[in-house]
Amino acid sequence: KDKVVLYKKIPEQQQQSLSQTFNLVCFDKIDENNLEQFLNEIKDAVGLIGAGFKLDKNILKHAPHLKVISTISVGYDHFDLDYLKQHNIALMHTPNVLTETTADTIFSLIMCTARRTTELNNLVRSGAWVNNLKDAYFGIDVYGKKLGILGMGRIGYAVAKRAHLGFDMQVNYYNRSANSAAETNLKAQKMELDELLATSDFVCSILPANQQTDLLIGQRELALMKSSAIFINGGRGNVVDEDALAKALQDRTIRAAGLDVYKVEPLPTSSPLMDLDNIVLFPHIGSATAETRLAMIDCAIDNLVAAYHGDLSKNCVSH
Ligand code: 8YV
Repeated sequence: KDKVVLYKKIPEQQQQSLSQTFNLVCFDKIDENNLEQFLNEIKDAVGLIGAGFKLDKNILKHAPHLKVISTISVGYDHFDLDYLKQHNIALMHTPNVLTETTADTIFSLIMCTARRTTELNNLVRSGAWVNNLKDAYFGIDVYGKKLGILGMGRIGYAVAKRAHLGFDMQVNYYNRSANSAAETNLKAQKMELDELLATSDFVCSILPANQQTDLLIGQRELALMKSSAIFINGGRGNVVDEDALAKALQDRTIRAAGLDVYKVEPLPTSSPLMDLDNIVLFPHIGSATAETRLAMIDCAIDNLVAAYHGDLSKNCVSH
């Protein structure tokens, strides 16, 4: 059997299913303590499967026989596609299986920021809750408001569906190409970025990380938003200038923000975002439900086996 190295802890049953096809070597995770050993193991591996560790060229140069990498994630911004193409390594990812769960996470950021639930949860726990709650603690409505989505891909559509069908919201979106399904089914309207920022009650980014999206939302863009508006990021942290966001929240030039992703993860405790009360911070839980994480692992295993047998027709991003 050919060798595959697993670099993330997955359930026993799924490990066994991989062992049926491959000579499987398992690492729960890679860090400085076992990096040397990992580099040694990948020397004769044809495949790698896992998540949570950046496989850059300095790592991959130790794996001259590699044919496929199967990442247990939909995002693949942590890979060097040019290098993978040059070396004929197929990169497989896990779209679709996490779409609805990630949309749920993003919608909960919308709800938590609008209704201030984490802040008020802390109020109850600290014993500071007095009848009747002061107006100063009231939230704002979500239903019927305008939602501006940055990035109308699979997850953007799933957020738009919740907004339109469940919350009677007007959905506008900013995207390279038009999404005709969103326009036809959900009455979504494509807009230029500045107009979307200026008219939305909620601005929600689900953009991937790449050169075009890097720091797309900075001081100028935040200043275009209404002072009553809420900024949500459920895509990638590179999209927003975090210092500019912290300043806008501090100065209340926007109302609040809800983030699931950051420039650096875990978010350093020194971040200016940490001290604000008008922000909800999730620890990158977009796809983190028991069911969805299992579905992602199953998808990544299927992808690995398919690519190993030469089938790159589904979920390959490097060819
Ligand atoms: C994490 C995600 O990468 O799939 C993605 O792109 O952002 C997340 O699901 C995942 O935690 C990696 O296991």
